[in-house]
This record gives sequence, C-alpha cells and structure tokens, in this order.
Amino acid sequence: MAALLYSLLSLLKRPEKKIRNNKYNLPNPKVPNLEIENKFVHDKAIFIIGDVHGCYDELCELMDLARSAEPNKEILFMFVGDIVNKGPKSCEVLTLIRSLGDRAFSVRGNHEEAVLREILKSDLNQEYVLPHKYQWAMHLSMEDKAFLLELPYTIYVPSLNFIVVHAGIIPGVSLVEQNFEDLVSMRYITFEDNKYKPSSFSLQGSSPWALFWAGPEHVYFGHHAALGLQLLDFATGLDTGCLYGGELTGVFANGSRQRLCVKAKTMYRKPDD
Ligand SMILES: [Mn+2]
Repeated sequence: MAALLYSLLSLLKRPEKKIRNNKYNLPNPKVPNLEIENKFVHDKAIFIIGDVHGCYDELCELMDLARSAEPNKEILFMFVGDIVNKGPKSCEVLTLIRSLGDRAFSVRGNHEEAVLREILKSDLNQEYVLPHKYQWAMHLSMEDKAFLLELPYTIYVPSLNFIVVHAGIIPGVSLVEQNFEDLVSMRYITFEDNKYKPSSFSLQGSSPWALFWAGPEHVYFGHHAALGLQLLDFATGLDTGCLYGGELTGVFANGSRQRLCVKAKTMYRKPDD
C-alpha cells in the first residue's frame, strides 16, 4: 500500500525545473526574474536608460534632464544593462547607480557578465592578470561585485505592464523559461519549423527580434546600437550608441512618456571595435 502511494505521489511530482546556465557558468543571481510591486512605483516617475557603457558624464547629464522634466516627482531610474565596460568611467557609473539604492534598478547585460567572469577568475587565482580592457574592475569593492552578481536578467512591473531586459525575449515563452544567454545576447530571430531561433547577428531570413514581439507587455531593451532607437508598439530599443559618439537615451515609462537624450561628448570607441 505504501509502495503504491509512493509511486502515485511520484507520478504527481512536477518535472524537475530546467537548470538555466549562463554563458560563462557564473553563479546565478538569487532572483533572476525580478518583479516590482505597484507600491514601489505608483507615486514615482519611471525613467528607463539605454546602454551606458561607462559614459558617466552623459549619464549625469541625462539624469539631470529627467529630474528637470519631472521636478515634482521622485524618479526611479532603470537601466537596460551594459552599464559598464568599453567606455571611459565604468567605476564611476557603478558607484553612482549603487548610491541611488532602491531608486535605481538594472538588469544585467552581456558586458556585466563578461566582467564578472574576469573578476571571478582573478579572485580564484592571484596570478591571473586581468586583460587590459577589464583592468578598471581591479578597483571594485566586494559590495560592487556582489551588486553585479545579483543583477537580474529581467525586471517586470505588472502594474505598468512593462518588462526590462538587456537584449531580447523569445515570444510565447514565459520569462522564467527563457534561456539566460538569449536574454543578454539576442538581436535577431529566425522563424523556422514553427519555432523562434534567436541569434546575436543577422542571418539569412532573420529579423530584429522586437518585430516578432506582440505584447501584451511593453519591453524596454538595449544591446543593438547598430540599429539605434527602435520604437515599436510593444517594444522600445534604447541603445543609441553613446559609446560610439551617438547619444544616451532614456524614456519615461509612465506619465508623460517623454523621451530624452544627451549627445556623447566624443566617440569613445569606433563602431566596429
Ligand atoms: Mn550588450
């Protein structure tokens, strides 16, 4: 009897949840898919900012612009990831965002993952020399590293019906079932054999992923500087290539829905770099 009961119970057991690994086998954040309740956002203006890549001066300017556009409201800043790396002042950007505490949220981008991989390598091996482009990370505190490690892959705000992600989302797949690597790396989708196949680069027959996204949530994302600002009914691509001498762009996700941008001080990197 006990054996029968046991086998019935095991039939009822839910299948093991798929383990989702990221590209570099980094430890997963405790909360990969962050959901923000209405009580944290209802009285605030939400301003979502594109890929910063260490462009600290432009970030300060854009945040000031946002504050003057909504002088009577507290602003909650959100970032689409790739806040650091490649650009001039990654440490300063990280310090600024962390100093805002719960008035700033970011998802992780492929560049946060790349620098985390380097940090973990050098923490494990004292002999390891960080490649030149990651040497800024030598000066990060334990708290900075913990902050980077805990960045979620997605942020969902049900009361305002939007999602923030670095690269993109596969339509028809719930947020908790998405592949971590796709969330930080996809730019295109090919629809083949009744399936969406994501890719970082354009392939024959592929289209920018956001063209396939039909809501109902609005998705704010970055990662695609070459395409620049993408304004679709259910998706907004905010990477306007500040790093490459373009602009840093942000948009209010509620209230005025105003879009603001700041011109880059210089071309920090060549586009094919
Ligand atoms: Mn990116």
